[in-house]
Amino acid sequence: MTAEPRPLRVGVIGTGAMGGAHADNLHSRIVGAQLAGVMDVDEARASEVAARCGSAAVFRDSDELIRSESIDAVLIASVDDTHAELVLKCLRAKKPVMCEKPLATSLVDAQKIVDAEIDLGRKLVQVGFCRRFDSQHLAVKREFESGALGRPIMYKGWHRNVGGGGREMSNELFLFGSAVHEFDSIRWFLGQELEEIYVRGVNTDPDLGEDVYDLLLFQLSLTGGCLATFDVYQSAVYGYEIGVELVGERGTALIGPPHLPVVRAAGSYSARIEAHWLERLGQAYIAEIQAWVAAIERGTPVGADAWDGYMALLGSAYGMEALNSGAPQQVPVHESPAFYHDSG
Ligand code: ISE
Repeated sequence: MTAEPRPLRVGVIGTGAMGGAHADNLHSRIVGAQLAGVMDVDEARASEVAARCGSAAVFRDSDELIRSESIDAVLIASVDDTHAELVLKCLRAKKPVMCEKPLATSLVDAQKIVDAEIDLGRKLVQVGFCRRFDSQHLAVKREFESGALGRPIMYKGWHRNVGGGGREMSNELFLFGSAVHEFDSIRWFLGQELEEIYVRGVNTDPDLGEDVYDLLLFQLSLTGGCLATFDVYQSAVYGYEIGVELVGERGTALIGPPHLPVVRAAGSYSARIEAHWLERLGQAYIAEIQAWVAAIERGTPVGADAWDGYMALLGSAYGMEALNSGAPQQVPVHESPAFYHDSG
């Protein structure tokens, strides 16, 4: 009789809303893994998560968690500007790491991660672009893979957050924290790179600073001739919504109509809209972490890799330039390093 393999012992750094959800999933929904440790700058918050998730150890310090012999792999869900340094530390410790998006908050830091991984000669980084695991996004992709809709020619997306609730609001956060998902989706759906980007913003909320644009409209052209356009609206109030229509030469495939049931009552149709990304993307987060754990076991990485993380950030960085300058920006060609060619 062969012994059951030991579950992968995962340590989570950052136990806010996102890290807390990943911790819960690791504790009770992910096969082959165990939540072994948690760390948060707010120790009480980490302790609360550990207490509701069985026997996870609470670490005071992220270095300690990363180096610990009782941790096999690390999930980073701390604030965005801590990501790059923590990922580099995981690479130094040769531990697989799932980093929430964005991989870094500057191209320079993202490049350091790519370089470090190439030097190491092993792919250890997965970036949390969860839409790649969302059943609706996957269904749209499959429609195109069947060939029936012809060659895709345009991506039209919308991305709405409810706003309010004391969340920090800044152009950087909108570009690097939210729009970055669109840049990854575009590359993933179309297999083309960004060539030119134009961005305009509107301030719809008098409580925001004067130069903070909570509604952004993006227009992109891509290296293979496709076009892309999307909005990112942070004060949508009505609900959380992400949608894509992928337009092909012979037809289109659309996400958008409700994920939740349409109710017919009292003479009308109605459908609830999810209030938060944790609700809308709940299935995707589980599938993403399950795939990460299985990939570590198999030794074949899945999902977005460090190069994908870099390239999505390129969109955010040039988007910022385009917004600040009010003019379209040309994006220099970036050849992907051979090391990343076989990524799935
Ligand atoms: C948030 O951090 C997420 O990752 C959500 O998926 C995204 O839609 C939202 O805009 C971000 O703020």
